Amino acid sequence: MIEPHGGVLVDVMASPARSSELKQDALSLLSWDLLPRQLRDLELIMNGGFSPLRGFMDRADYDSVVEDMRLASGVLWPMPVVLDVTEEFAGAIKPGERIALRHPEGMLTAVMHVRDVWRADKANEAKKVFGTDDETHPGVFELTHGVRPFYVGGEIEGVEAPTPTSFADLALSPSELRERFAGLGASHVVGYHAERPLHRAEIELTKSVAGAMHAHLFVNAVTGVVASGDRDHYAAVRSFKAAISKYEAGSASLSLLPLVTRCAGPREALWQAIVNKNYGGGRFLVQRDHASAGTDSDGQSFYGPSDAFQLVEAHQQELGIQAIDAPEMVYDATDDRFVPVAAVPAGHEVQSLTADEFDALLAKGDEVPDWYSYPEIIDELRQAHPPRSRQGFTVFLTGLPSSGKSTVANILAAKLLENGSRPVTLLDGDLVRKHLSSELTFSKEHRDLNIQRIGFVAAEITKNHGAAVCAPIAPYRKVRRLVREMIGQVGGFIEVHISTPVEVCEARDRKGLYAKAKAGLIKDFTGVNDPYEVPEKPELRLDTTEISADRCADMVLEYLASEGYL
Ligand code: PPS
Repeated sequence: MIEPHGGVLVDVMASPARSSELKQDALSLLSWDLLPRQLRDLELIMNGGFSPLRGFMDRADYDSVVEDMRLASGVLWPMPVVLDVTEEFAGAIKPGERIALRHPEGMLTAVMHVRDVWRADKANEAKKVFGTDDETHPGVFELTHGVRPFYVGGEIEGVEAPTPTSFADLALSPSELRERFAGLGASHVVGYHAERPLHRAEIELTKSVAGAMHAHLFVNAVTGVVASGDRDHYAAVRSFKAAISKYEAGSASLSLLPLVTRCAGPREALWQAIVNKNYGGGRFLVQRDHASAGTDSDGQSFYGPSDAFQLVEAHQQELGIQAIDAPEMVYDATDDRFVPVAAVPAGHEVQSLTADEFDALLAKGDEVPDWYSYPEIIDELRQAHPPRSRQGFTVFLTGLPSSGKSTVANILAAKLLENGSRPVTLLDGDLVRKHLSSELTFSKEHRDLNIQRIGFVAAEITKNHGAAVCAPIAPYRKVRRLVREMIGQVGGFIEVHISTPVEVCEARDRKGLYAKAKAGLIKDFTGVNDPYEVPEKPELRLDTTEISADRCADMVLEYLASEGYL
């Protein structure tokens, strides 16, 4: 018999007496330190938000979910929820054993009864779940490079749920929200999952949808993994609080959802609809481009704008929910109100601003048009996004040995110091190898570690409003992307590919290393017998064969000025 969705929330929490026993038992169990992403998934298993899951998926559930969007029991569930571990850890455990799942700070969070341990088929998972293996897709990239190679599945017994580190009053569980909705006497609840701050378009859309249905609006702000000191997160939550005050008193609730988005478009929208139902929302607003993954390497959207709605709608009866298609809203300047695109009266003046355009205005410290949002919301967001002229940045020059990186970097650093807007730090490849990374070799593993170290230092400089100029070879795409993501959270990241062709670099051979590598005296030399993965979308690409180093440095400065940093 297939259990219908949204009935009773599963409760995997052990009683106090059982928890004490488990804490004792755990002393002799192998421990897995949960990664931030895994902790968030576990939190949703433990609070019932992922009902009917009672743990991380075993092999049968996983296979069935990947292939058919259903658990092995037949219950609809479109997204794998797995515990990924290293090969070493996987080799140390067997089905039938128990493992301790620990909070990154060491506390026992849960005990898992291991049912299966298996090597992940990531290529298949990417194609089935995301519909693509293109690594431009953030979910595919994370699966391919962030997710550990083995999966462990089994039910859990919850011992101590992670406690919220901020905004505890908004970290409500499904049962707390269900109680609240019942207490309010709300016969219908419309859930809206917000991954970005709300502005007037979203506020007016949700007001009109909930108003037309006489329903209570439930804004579940998707927070995912929050790094400590993440100013964006704090500002976003404060802006959500400001936004919720724009609704009639008692007509809307705000909660923070610890869901880590996979950007899986339609499958993710369906998954979120199930989670929303668990949280007490019988109706679910599916947005255009819901859980979007942006565009692929050819500039095409991974999913169509209505794909998400169509998939949720096709399953709404089975789920016992109502899917609501959120129309695209535009500002009707003639009437000073937001209306669905399709309902703009003829002859009316229409204005719109995309999320990216809005971010760019904030970044430059430019005025945001009054019609777009409310001053309180903008003020909160501005605190986390000072204008670029007051942000730090990293210029990350990457290219082959002898391509001209160091020469350009030195000139650039001097010109930035002349400009005087920020303290400047030069992290040249050779110099870093003498100090920060003196013990490292040129193996792939060590090169990645070297770049991570450079990235870490550059991120600190950037966070503290300085300018870092880095000039390593950085031959591998994956670690360059990780550094971009790390630094992008705290300031500007400008990747400059010094694209001087290998023949020219070899002819220059300033240190005689190409010659040595060709003679077999250096193994793993980039450009000769070790790869250089060309950057796909650098902010600038400069070939020092055609352009002088001085001009290259000026071009970087011009770019920085055009983007508002200088
Ligand atoms: S990496 O790959 O980013 O970690 O390299 P990086 O730290 O920038 O160090 C590059 C400089 O080290 C010298 N060198 C080598 N480069 C590449 N491959 C091998 N095997 C190697 N051995 C020594 C080389 O002079 C590089 O300097 P640049 O300025 O790039 O020519």
